[in-house]
Amino acid sequence: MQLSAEAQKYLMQAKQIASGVPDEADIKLAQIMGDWREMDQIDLAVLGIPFDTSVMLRPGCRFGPDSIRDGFFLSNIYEPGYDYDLSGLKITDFGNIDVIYTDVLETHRRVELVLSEIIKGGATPLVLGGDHGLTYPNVKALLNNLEGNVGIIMFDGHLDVRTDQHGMISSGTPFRRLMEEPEPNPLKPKNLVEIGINGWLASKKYGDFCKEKGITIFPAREVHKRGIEEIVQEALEIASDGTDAIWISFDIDGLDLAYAPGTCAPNPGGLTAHQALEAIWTIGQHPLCRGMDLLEVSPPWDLHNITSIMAAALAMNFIGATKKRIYG
Ligand SMILES: [Mn+2]
Repeated sequence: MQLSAEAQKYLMQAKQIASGVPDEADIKLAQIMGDWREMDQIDLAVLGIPFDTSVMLRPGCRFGPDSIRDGFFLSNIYEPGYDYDLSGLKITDFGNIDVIYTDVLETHRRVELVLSEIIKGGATPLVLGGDHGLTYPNVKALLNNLEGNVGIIMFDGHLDVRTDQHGMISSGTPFRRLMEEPEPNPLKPKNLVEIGINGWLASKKYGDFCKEKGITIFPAREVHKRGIEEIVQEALEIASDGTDAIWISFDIDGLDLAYAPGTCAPNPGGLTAHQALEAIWTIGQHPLCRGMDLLEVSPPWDLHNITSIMAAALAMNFIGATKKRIYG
């Protein structure tokens, strides 16, 4: 794939996807990763953004991308439960964005520029963050390559529709910013679905905002009561209604803190690992699905790398689902 000189300037060497080979029959994800410079076609592109300047309270998710890459150490390319194999998938890792820690807008500009070119090249991106504020440039990059509108299925403990505080962008503002984009393709609230919202973590003001705008919220407690399958089907109908693409935005704090302790704002009562894995497996196969970002994994707050291994497992399900979407 060709990238412009400017885009290449903003790419930094990252850690390699981890690999151990205990059995010669095992093929690790790392073994099927190609070099993007030598690939004509890329199905799935990994890109890291080691940036947490927009995190409120507890920073640390700037270390997420490389820690998630370490989290793939268990990842083989076959999953017996799905009876599915990744052989033949054209996958690469573009490394990390060269971020500017003191400049949110410049960092977002770089992300949007690089990711726009990757998507233009035909790849489905899997973006490893980094703070949730990064969903704004990630989705902007998709919109730059899209005639119509996007629907977003977001997993999160929090609403993330805050207004900018004193003009400052935060990890709580990405979806408000996307809805406030000028025509032709601002995010329509009716195409935004939030799954996993939970706990005494929000403001009534923003809850009322979601209701008034027609944003669909599936709180974690509703997922636990009704089951994830039914809710995912409803989410897909909402996100695909009149849109040309679906983006998955996965804030790891949408998971219960038992599965994701390593994050800025942990979520007791959030989704289970099983619910999240099934959701990604289904949504990633939808014909309109065009990318995913995986955010807020914060290694300094983690225990035994649980959260990074969890994130890598979600990433594997997205990678597998993407292959299934493209090749069946
Ligand atoms: Mn979030």
